Amino acid sequence: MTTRLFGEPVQRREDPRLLTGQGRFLDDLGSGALAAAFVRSPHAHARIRDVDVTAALDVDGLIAIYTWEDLPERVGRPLPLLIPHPALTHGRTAYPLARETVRHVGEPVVMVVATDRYLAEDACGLIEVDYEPLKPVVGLEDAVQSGHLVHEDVPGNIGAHLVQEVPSASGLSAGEAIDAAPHTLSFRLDIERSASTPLEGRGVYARWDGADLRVYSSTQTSTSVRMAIAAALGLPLTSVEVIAPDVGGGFGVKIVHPWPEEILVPWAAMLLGREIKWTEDRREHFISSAHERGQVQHVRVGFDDDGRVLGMDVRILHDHGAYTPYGIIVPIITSTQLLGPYKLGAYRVEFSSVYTNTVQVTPYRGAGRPQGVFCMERTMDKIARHLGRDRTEVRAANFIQPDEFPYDQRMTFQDGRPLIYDSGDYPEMLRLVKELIGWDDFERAPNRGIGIGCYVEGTGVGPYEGGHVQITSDGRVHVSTGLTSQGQGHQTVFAQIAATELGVPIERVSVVTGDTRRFGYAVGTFASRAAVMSGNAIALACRKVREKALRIAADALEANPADLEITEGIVHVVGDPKAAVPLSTVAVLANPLRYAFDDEAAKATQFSGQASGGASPDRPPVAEGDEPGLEGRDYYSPIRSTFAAGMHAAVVETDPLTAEIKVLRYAVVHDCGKLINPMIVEGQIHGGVAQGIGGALYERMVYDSHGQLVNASFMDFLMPYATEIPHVETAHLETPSPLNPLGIKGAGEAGVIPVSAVIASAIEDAEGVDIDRMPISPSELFDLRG
Ligand code: MCN
Repeated sequence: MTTRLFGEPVQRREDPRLLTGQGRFLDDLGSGALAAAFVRSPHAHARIRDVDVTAALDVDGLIAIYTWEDLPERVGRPLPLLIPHPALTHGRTAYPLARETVRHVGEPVVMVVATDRYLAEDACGLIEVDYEPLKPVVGLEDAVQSGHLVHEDVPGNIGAHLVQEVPSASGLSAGEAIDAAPHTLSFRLDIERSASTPLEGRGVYARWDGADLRVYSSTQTSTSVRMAIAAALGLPLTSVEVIAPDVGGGFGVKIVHPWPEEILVPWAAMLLGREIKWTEDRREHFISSAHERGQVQHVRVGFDDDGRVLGMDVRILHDHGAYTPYGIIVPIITSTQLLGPYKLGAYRVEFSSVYTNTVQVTPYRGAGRPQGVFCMERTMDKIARHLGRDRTEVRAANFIQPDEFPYDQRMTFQDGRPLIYDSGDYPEMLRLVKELIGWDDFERAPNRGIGIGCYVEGTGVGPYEGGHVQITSDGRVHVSTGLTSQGQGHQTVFAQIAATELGVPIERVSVVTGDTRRFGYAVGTFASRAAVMSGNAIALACRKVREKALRIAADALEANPADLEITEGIVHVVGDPKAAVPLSTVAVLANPLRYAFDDEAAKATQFSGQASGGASPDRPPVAEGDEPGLEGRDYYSPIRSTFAAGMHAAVVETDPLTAEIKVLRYAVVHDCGKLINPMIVEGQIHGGVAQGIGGALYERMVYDSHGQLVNASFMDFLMPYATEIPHVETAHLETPSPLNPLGIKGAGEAGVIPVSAVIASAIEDAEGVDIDRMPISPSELFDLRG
């Protein structure tokens, strides 16, 4: 393997197209399509008494109006509960259009189709829905104390309750270990709701030609959307194609499948025999997609004089909004990944997940981990303060050591498999991050503080992902994988992998993602899994193709396959560059059917004809067990997840008068195993840190007591600009994963995970007050000063 691009900072191949405005996003498609729009509930909780569409019927250009009653049985069923769990005793999902009751502002009630979006919106404005308002449940305290119910058949609004316990080595429960410890602390931590808010909202565009349905969706999971549409519309899978065009960010919210609109728009397209498109507007995105974070955590911890945690007990109250399409995955991730790089004596975690009349909760970049890391890292800081020790020393005292891997945390991970860390070097990471931020030489000054935060992140979850690789007679390499891209740079990294495995120039490699016509079996892009899953699947498929190419070339060159290598797309005998055959010719030789007008085929005949497909009289042109062509497919399915890790540190300054908070410096040490492209990983980390600073200082969903989201626009939902984000100093440590052939771990969510904990640590250091909630605004900090 001489064309080595794996590990190089190759420029992102998708950027020239995207940066010159040539991207094709959902709304760039279907300019002649009919438009769909939705009447959405203005109430957080209400019964629908009547829907009167009479006035809307006069709108010129109106094509159709649908309520739940108009939907056929299959389409009108509640949306699927995607990840059931035995602890989720009362899982509830929404109907595609509300049936009798609405449970949050923004829930779709009526669908309108018209010749354009303006007319569709005009018709929506004329539809009168008669609501009987019900008492809304807003906020965690309200959910457990008010006695009002979001779902009449869910007592106490409790959807799920789960306890997980890991006793100490000597058999003590967490409670016993805490009671017996020399020191104990207890405190409460609050994390508010936020959301993914990608630049491009959701959207779907469907065409029906009388036999087949083609759907474009701005999604993270095109194959699952396809399965959901086929099931809901009663179509065979082979009659449905789903294509993710360029997707302008997802950050988690586009993993929900199907969204109501993804079922309703194709259904109406089939019914009307017309193309239909729906593009979400920003307000719709805020009030009718999904949010996350939103958790209260009560911690009790017992520790010794060195700060070693002997027992920890965490009780979590999680607000999952009105519905649970993703079950309880968020609090499960919090409770299992809270442990971070540490080995605790005994651990007990308990959570209750409750319904409120607010937008549903589904994973948002980091997915429950920022909450868990906030909990664990605040705990470490509080222990250090209590003992008067350096915060990094306390962390180091609890670290899993490099010679302890694989390390079994004795819990069940989110995928139902044992929580076993595969590799890592946490002490070295701590040394690196301290050096990068200058921890030991930090110059103390009034209103300046330094903070730190560590995390471990399970990445590359299964069950599988696949890759298909084909070399054509022009020497080009065509790679496809079923998962989708939303900006992560997959066109570049997957091409790097294929170019390295096959020994071809990267310019000859093209990559297709998220198109069920090209690759039908896939899971999707979430949970920092694409690099591990599709990366390894593509490498395995390339290895199959490479082996076949060497076999055919060896025949043609009358050489031994073991003596061949591929460089710059040419197979040659090691040490004899003249004994060579280009991969383009090998691709021709791989197919016994030759076309006379094909120059490459003509050239190939100069070889002896002993290649597979050659003229040997003793065997058929395509040998048994072989296939024509130079292509291969393979799947990667891991036995369990691989665990990336990182440590971040920051310096902040607070204004003595206004309490404004500025992040002066931010440093990251990150370990995602073998790096495919360090530049892309850094970009992912920088984006994540920016999102994390948003979550720590600015972004929150503000509901009033009526369940109205009062900041549902980019005028009111505060996001950081580039001016609020410092340069992020980054260093990498590579502890290869022993679990997969490429030795990689995921990186896509890493940047965001510890940021709230790091910023809290630094503000606390600057101000000397407890920072026990996130986000924190200047006025809240001002109040804390007392
Ligand atoms: N990578 C690498 N070497 C590694 C690991 C990763 O070069 N050892 C590269 C990958 O090849 C990929 C990128 O880093 O180009 C992220 O890889 P991975 O960790 O596998 O994450 P995914 O590709 O599965 O992306 C999902 C992840 C998640 S969960 C969210 S949320 C998120 C994120 O990625 N949403 C994003 N990053 C995003 N970036 C953009 N621009 N837009 C989003 O919506």
